[in-house]
Amino acid sequence: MKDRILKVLVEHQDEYVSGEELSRILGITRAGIWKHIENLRLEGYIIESQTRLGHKLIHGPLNPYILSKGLGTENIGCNFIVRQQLDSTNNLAKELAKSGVVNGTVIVAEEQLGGKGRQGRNWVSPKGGIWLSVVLRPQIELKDAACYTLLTGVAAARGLRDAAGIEVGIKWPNDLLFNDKKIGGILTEVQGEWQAVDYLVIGIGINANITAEHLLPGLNATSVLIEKNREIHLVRVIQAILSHFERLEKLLQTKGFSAVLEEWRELAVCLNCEVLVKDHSGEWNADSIDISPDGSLLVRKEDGQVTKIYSADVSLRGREGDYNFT
Ligand code: BT5
Repeated sequence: MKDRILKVLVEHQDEYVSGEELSRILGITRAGIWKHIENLRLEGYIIESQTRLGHKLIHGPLNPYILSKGLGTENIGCNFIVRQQLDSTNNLAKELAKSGVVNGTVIVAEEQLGGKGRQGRNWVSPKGGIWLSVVLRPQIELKDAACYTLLTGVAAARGLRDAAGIEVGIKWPNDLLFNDKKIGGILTEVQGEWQAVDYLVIGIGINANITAEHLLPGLNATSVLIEKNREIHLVRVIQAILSHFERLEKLLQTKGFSAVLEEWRELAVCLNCEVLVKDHSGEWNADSIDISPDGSLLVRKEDGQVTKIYSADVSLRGREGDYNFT
């Protein structure tokens, strides 16, 4: 019942719904409505109640109704699962994907206790950030799964630019940077066989409304709050990211990966510069040249040899620390 009340309040956001109207829609007494509204308040929802006007939702924790309202996508976000706390949204997404959850399901957590980066690294995820995972079932081969990390980088950067007004850039393969500091990251996990992907879980982490003391000093990280000195509207940013994601997936299907890469290039902050690469062979210096049609990074080594990097950590020499090598 509490959820049904919440749904009605979300549908009428920015206006009052009278107690009488609520009890008519939901078929319970006005006293019952009061009790549930009190419970919603205890969960952190700010609901304004006026004797003559009724109840109006002002603000509250993330929830599926608020995230769905006005989203306007066809598939991405057709199903939201929201938790106050999780170990990792990617972990829950993988479990749900295994048990058949629908394509486009999005898992959101207010806080992660065991947020993950690549190669088992930790991802600091306190309250105030955007921590979400998308479950996708694309008809692609395993080798093409990495394209989705680049596509997601574009979606996240564009979503942040549109809905939070912050000029975030992308660093190959999975970093979102602002002023050469990490403001977000992407973790793509894949299940399938060589010929056919079963599902992809794409995790997006963004340091949104996070204060400096929550980001460990050695991280070379920043947040939108630190940079802009104001809180951003998490729901609007999540929705903007998801709608860009859906747009880019359609672009991928209709025009091919090269069309996505064109947008990626516009947002990239790691091209035509000196980079330090760390891969299975060790650490080496290079100049980044371009992104290849297959999504690998094209670099020129110090001996002049031009090569493609498929899997590595890259840092911008003289601009960032080695934070992501830990
Ligand atoms: C990433 O890994 O950048 C992927 C981050 C993905 C996080 C999302 S949140 C939702 C979903 N659920 C999850 O559990 N994960 C995804 P990588 O490139 O390996 O970078 C990890 C490194 O970034 C760490 O070793 C730290 O040095 C640094 N780091 C950790 N937390 C950070 C933060 N909040 N902001 C900036 N840097 C951070």
